[in-house]
Amino acid sequence: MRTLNLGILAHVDAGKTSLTERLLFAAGVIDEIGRVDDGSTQTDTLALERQRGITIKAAVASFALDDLTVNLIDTPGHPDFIAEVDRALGVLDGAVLVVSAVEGVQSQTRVLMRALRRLRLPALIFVNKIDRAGAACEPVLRSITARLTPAVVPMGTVTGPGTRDAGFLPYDTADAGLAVRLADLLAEHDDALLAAYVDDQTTLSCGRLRAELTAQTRAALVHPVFFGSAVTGAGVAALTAGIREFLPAGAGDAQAPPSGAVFKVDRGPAGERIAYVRMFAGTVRVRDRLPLTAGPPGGAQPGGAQRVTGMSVFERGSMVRCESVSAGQIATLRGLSQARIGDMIGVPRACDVRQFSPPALETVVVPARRADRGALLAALTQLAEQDPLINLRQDDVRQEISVSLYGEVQKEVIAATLAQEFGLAVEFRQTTTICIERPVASGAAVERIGEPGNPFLATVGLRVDPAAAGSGVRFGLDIELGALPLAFLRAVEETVHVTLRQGLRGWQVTDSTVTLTHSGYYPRQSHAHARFDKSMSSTATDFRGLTPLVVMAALNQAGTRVHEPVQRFHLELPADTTGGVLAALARLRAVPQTTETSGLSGTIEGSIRAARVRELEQELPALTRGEGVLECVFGHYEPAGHPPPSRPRADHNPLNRAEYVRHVTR
Ligand SMILES: Nc1nc2c(ncn2[C@@H]2O[C@H](COP(=O)(O)OP(=O)(O)OP(=O)(O)O)[C@@H](O)[C@H]2O)c(=O)[nH]1
Ligand SMILES: [Mg+2]
Repeated sequence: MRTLNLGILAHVDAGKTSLTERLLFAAGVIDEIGRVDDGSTQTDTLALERQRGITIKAAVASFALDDLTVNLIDTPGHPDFIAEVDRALGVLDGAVLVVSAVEGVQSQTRVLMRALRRLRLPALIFVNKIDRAGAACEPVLRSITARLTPAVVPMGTVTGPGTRDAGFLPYDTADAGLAVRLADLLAEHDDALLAAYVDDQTTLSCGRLRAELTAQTRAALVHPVFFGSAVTGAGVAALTAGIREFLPAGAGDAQAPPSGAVFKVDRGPAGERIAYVRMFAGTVRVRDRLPLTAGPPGGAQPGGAQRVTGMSVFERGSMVRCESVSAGQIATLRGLSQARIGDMIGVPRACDVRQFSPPALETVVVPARRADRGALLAALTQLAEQDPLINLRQDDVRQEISVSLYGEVQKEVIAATLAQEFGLAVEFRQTTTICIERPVASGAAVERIGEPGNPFLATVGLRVDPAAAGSGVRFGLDIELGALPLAFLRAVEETVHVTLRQGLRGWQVTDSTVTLTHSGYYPRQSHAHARFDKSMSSTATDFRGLTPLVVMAALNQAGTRVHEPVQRFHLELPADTTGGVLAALARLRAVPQTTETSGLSGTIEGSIRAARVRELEQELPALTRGEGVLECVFGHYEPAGHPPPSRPRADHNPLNRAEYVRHVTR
């Protein structure tokens, strides 16, 4: 049986969960349609999702279309939960991008469409809510063309928009209007079709156009547009047929060595870890031992090899236990107790890096009762398994716990989850922007074995050099290969990365190359008697202990500059409010680059420091009569003003040698 892993993506509230429900109902998987507003849907299952009526976690539900199993992945639309969408994007074969017929193309719709096009992921567009008052199908189609992509083709017409009886009439395959539109659109990417079209438009058969539409949709070159209502069910049959006709089933060789990706982690009733895995190649069976490797940067740490003790696949609305899972399928695997989101199982495969920027904010979480600190750390550790981007950090020195965030709603959700699932009341300190440090020059340091002041049985010399923006931290060697045993080399490399999480002002150091320039150790058998003497033989612990001192000394010599995140913004507003908004942007030190007006509406594009975005969001409704729509995406880092913000170090600072050595050798 073939499988299609299908993401449902949209701006918040466009109707993804309602559409998922409706598709399951249409396929006969459920007898009654649950409602988001009643908290009774298949995919909004968390207590918090049901209470708030918003999706927080991506969820999987499945239905069958003849010989095709469709795994629907309902995703959250709120930008604070974009990380969930990111994780889902990596395992999809196709997507339905939902646009509300009333609200039209919204900021998140554009962000998602850009990601879909970057990934060349085949996508249909579903214009939902045609039954709601204010539904405006033609204008929405125009705005899709203007603001998402011109490579779209409507697959039918809407009757009675804005009424409960609104319906969708799919074009007949022989419809002359559709044929002309298709020929126009498809000829752009197909020279043979173009030649035939120029020669004689009438010779292009409907069958050929339809086949070409399927081919170009599967190649993510064009996007068929359907209309309907998740609430009344209008247009859903046509959408289902479109999913079957235009989207590709997952491909992959079931005989190849197994390779898959963990895109979601849950806990079972007994607290056991459940990994949601999409298989790209090969077959995994219960009792197989699988190597786990870390996914893209910012993802998980390697977890070693682990045995699969059980698995289930999604089948017609429920989970069904099975013995094996093959290329193209999604399954939940038990037994992988170390699996973390982003891990690859089996053969690691080149995967796309993250589509969206990491969280730009952070906050300190404080338990209401001091005695709950240990319980809070354990609870947040469990939450971090399901969402590694919260990047849980604990401060050894001040005993504080902090998390990274996308926004205030995510903060509320974390607080509510801690209260409901763990019985923990927490408060948050003020939310602050996450900065980075970049070295401004080169710096070097060396600590030699046996020299006074070096309590470690190791020689380590390192040079820190600035590198191109966005290049991260790279580790290189300027010593002879083999001069240092691999275990020691690894210890140095890992410790360099860990140490650079906090630079001279406490921020992550990035965009630099760190080169090992000196190394030395005492071999294991150092005595004449050839017996192991711990005091005379270097261990990896010596290298782990010494490296932070050398890294920080080299970094101190290089010097660093703190950079803060700057977002690119796109703002739509009534043209007559442009003046007031520009004044506010100036006050917030935003830089408008282009300002355009067209009739009654206008757009402003530019850049703004991430730290000021929230103020802009708060001021915008009053400045634009509630009509301003702001879209922000990460742009770049810029040097922070003076004095640059600093973050207290979470560990014993290796720049303070005496205190550091006392702590490490304790
Ligand atoms: N009239 C009408 N209302 C709809 C339709 N689809 C969804 N809604 C309503 O719109 C609201 C949001 O629907 P959801 O299905 O939760 O939207 P969502 O995209 O899943 O929202 P998030 O997951 O929070 O981003 C709910 O009140 C739905 O009842 C539709 O086709 N017609
Ligand atoms: Mg939803």
